[in-house]
Amino acid sequence: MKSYQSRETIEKAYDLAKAAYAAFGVSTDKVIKAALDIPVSIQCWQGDDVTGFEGAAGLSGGGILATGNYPGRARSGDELRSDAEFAFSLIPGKKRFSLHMLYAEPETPVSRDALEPEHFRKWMNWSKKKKIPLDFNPSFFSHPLADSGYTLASADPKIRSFWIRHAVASRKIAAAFGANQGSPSVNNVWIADGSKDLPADRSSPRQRLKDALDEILAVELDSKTITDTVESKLFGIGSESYVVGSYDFYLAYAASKQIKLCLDTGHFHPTENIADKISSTLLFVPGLLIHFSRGIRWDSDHVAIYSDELRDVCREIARQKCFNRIDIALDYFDASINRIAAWAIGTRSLRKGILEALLEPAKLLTDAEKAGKNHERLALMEEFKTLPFSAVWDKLCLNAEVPAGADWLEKVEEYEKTVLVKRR
Ligand code: RNT
Ligand code: ZN
Repeated sequence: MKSYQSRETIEKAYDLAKAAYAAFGVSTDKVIKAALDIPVSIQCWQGDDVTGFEGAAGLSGGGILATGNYPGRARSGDELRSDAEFAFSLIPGKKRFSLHMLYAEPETPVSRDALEPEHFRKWMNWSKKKKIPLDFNPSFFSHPLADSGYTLASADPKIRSFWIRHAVASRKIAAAFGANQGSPSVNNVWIADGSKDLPADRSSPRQRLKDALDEILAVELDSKTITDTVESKLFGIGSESYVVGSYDFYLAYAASKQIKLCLDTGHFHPTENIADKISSTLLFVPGLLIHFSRGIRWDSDHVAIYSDELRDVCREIARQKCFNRIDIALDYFDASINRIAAWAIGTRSLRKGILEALLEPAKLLTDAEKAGKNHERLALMEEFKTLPFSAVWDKLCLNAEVPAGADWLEKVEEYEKTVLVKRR
């Protein structure tokens, strides 16, 4: 694909855009800096279809599904790290990398309830060297002890205590990441526990989940090294009728424990937009983790795009000036397209959403509102939508030394030819 723009044309277009935004009191130079400074946590599992390094053939159970068989899936830690590094070179702004327990690299197999920070040594060394902080997730799926569909909420004390030990091990590993990188590692608990058909007893599993979480969180760790979050869900494959860890459950739980709540954009009714939840939840929980995903008809985990919902959520965070209370992450896994492009598309789109949100002259909107001029509020919202945003985006890419426009596609093609197809 031929590039349609040069450094010079980007600079020219930017000068005009800068003046357009300045007319509304916005300094694009400052906003570009701020937008690049907000960390986005990229999910490692897009690189290998949530397979992990335990020798599994692929993702199993958990009510989630990676479909497609595009060539080039990363099969080891080294492949996953080098793919990620390449993807990072296409993505502007501060990045973090989110791992799952499945991605441990012990020399000989270690049970998931006995894993330790040592088993993530390669990841920690890489993180330090590349200055990419790590986030973490315990893995309650793709495991024989998850086959019943119940883990932390299991009625079998042996199964439940295995997963409690697993969750505690995960928190300790996250805390070790945090100490290694000098910023808290976000440790997100998501379990798939639930029922395909109508349960007769909706209460006991929730009581057991609450007790299990209490036990897991009772292990005290330094909050400078770990941020605990819990992720709710509406339904999954095989848990259509009932999910133990529902939104109500975790909202109340996070508020009662004063821990952060994770909102995944795919975990609500298909047309429900999570933007409106931010101002309410932030009154009661210390902060949020947002998983940007894209459900199509169901929680299908398609690649995040620059969608109305993504833009609404970013705008809402910017208007409330609460980026400091929200950990921003991506959560999708598409095995049907080039996985590195998938990383780049989702992360670039999210960074666009952040930039656009910060560029909004929000004060003019609240001023109009306070003055009772609601026509002006609406008119300005509409005008701001068509300000010359793309020129500022290209300049952001230029400043971050990553390809602007669609120029990154060429590099992906090259990497596919020289690295990915050889993995067949
Ligand atoms: C599943 C949850 C969860 C997972 C990852 C792999 O529906 O969204 O966050 O996608 O942990
Ligand atoms: Zn999620």
